[in-house]
Amino acid sequence: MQFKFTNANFPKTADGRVYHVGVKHGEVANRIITVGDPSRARTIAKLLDDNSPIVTIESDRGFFIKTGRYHGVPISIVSIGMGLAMMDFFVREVRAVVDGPLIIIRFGSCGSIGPATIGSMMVPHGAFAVLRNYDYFADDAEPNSKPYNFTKLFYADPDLCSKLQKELLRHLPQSELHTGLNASCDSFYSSQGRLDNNFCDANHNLIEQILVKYPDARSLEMETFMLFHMAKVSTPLPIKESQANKKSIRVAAMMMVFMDRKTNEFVDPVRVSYLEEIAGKALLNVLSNVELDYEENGSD
Ligand code: R1P
Repeated sequence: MQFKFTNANFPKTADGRVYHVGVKHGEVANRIITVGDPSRARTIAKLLDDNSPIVTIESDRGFFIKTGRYHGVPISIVSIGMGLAMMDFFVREVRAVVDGPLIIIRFGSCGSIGPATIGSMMVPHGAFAVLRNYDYFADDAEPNSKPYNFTKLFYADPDLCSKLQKELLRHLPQSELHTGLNASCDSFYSSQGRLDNNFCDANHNLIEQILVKYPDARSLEMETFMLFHMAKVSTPLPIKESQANKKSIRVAAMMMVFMDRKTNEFVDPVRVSYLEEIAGKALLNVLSNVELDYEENGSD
C-alpha cells in the first residue's frame, strides 16, 4: 500500500484519494467510458484530443484511468477488470470523488445466446444477474433449492441507448446491431452455462432456463447488471425542482459479440479492432454531446 488511509467505513487518503480505484477529486470527469480490458482503454484514449491534458492513473488494485477531452469536453476512460464486484468498487469510489451527475457507458464484450452473430454489437435496454446459489452445493442444502438464481430487471437510460444506436448505425447495418436483455453472470464459467468436468456445477440446462425466464435475453457477460443496478440505487443529487427525482447516475452499455454460445465460434481479432474504433468514436460522440442535465452544482 503506497498511501496512508483513514476511515475504515470509506477509506481515503488525507487528500481524498479512494482506496481501490486510486483517484481523487479532479482526476475523473462526469462523463465516463468504462471497459474491462486496459488495452481497450488505451485504444479509445488515443481518440481523445491531442492537446488535452491527460491524467493517467494505474491503481494498485488493477484499475486504469485516463482523463482527457474529446472535442473539448472532459471524458474519462476507466478499465476495471472483470466481474460484479469490480463494477461496484468503480461506481462507488468514482461517485465519491466527482461532483454533480455521472454519465457512465460500459463498452465490453459478450457471448451471444440469441440472434446476435459474432462480430455484431449489442446495446441492451435492460439487464439481470445470474447468480450461483452457493447454498445449493452445501452439505445441508434445502431439498428443493435451485443452483442458480435470476434477479429482476434493471434498466439502461433509454435516451443514451437510442443515441448509441443511432451513432453505431452510421457504421453498421441494422442486422449487426441488437438490443434486448443482457445477463451479467457471477462467473465466466458456471453461471454462464459452460461445462467443466472438473467441477459439479449443475448448469447443463442453464442457458435454456435463462431463456425461459427472459425470452428477450441476448447476451451474457459479467458487469452490466451491476452498473444498471448502481444507477438505480444512486441517491438523487440536490437539484432544481424541475429535475427532482433524477438519479445522480445515468448509464448505458454496449458490447461486441465475441462468442456464439450455440456454435462455439469466436470473433476474429481484425473485426475486434474495427469495432473498437467505430464504437469508441460512437461512445465519445454520444458522451461529448450529452447534456449533464444539471445546472446548480454540476461542473465538468
Ligand atoms: C470475460 O472474458 C470478460 O469479458 C467480458 C466479460 O463481461 C468479462 O469481463 O467483458 P470485457 O470484455 O469488458 O472484459
